[in-house]
Amino acid sequence: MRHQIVIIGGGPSGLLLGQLLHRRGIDAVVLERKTRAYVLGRVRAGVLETGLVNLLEEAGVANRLHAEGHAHDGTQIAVDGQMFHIDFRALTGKPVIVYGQTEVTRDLYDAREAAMLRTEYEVDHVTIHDADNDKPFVTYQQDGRDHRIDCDFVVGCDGFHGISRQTIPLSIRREYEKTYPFGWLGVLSRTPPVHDELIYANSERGFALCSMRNDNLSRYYIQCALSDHPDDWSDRAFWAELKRRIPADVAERLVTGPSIEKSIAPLRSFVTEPMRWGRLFLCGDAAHIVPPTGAKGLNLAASDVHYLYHALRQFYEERDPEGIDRYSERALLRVWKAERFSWWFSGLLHRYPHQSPFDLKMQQADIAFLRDNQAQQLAFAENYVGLPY
Ligand code: RFL
Ligand code: PHB
Repeated sequence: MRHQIVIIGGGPSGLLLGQLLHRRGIDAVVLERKTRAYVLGRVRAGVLETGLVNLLEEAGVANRLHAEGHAHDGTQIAVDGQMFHIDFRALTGKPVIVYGQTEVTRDLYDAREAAMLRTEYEVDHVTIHDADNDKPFVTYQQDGRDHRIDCDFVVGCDGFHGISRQTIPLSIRREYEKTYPFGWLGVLSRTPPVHDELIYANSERGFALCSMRNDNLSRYYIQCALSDHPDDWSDRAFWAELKRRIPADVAERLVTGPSIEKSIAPLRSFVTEPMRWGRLFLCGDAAHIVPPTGAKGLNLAASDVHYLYHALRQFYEERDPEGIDRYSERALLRVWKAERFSWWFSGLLHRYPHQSPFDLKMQQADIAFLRDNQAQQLAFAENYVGLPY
């Protein structure tokens, strides 16, 4: 069996890349460890930059997004019970779009199936061979049988816990990591959102975020201890704690209801370099992780896809390897900027153990500067709506 490209991982990066390549007549198979239903059951990102929206348009999968997604022209930041607004549209001319990652992924799977593109689910023991020469191949098991696919290129879109990154020898790979001493407890509920924009809250009791998926589906998060388990938090306890962390008038309006999903995500900043080794490329969470503050994870996966898609197109259509040779450098330049923003914004809003009175004053001054300074608001807005590709 042979394909031009083997994509490992059927999350948003792998599916989006596969769809874009397909529209250029470049053929790619997707190997996914789980079932489609499992992938679609994961509740994750909710905020899309216009760069990602443009790519989804180019991939021909943006109809439902345009019908059901909501443009947000700004965001709210709450501190000490007061809120202030950052107006993305006025500052940058761009909004962000609220549309769940689950829906993006569903649209991409539907398009992939409609085009009858090959996707193999429930694959095991995926192994990349000979990525450092010009005849790479991938082996895997499915239903107890061994399979082999020969290809021109392998793309690792297999997330943080995938195997692709580990294929790059340790003598070449450099990893940079920061873990944070807390997690986010997230709840999804069939209730109307408390506000028409997202609210990021810094409070004495820790960070909170009021987000949404649609008019009757809300997503809320609170900072929690890493040792907490979702079962430790009854719905009642969650709502009570959330209310304590947001301004009183917002808390009064909050409509609560049973949680339909509750989970805890640890916060991590992580980058691996380089993002290319021979004929293997890394894309999305396989290469980097950001803490969710600022909603950059999925959007960063999309900019990798953009660079790699154009690199592969240039290679196949123009026989020019320039794009693939510069992929890692181009992608990493943007990755590090998003890492910086997510790290800074996390630091602005969370309570850290051992935060000294001086550290707290610095945090308060940083927030006040953002509230009061137009240049800082512009820098914030440019990062939030997405730096140019
Ligand atoms: P994914 O989504 O992890 O997909 C990887 C896929 O690879 C499969 N896989 C394998 N397949 C074959 N063989 C193997 N050995 C394999 N190992 C793994 C997996 O089953 C999976 O299907 O990575 P991808 O495609 O790079 O996409 C990245 C995004 O999912 C991620 O960055 C975002 O979800 C991060 N994120 C957010 N990003 C945003 O841009 N905006 C947000 O608002 C936002 N909120 C979030 C988030 C992530 C969260 N969690 C839980 C991690 C909120 C949360 C709570
Ligand atoms: C979400 O809606 O899941 C979400 C929104 C904004 C973030 C992180 C997560 O910064």
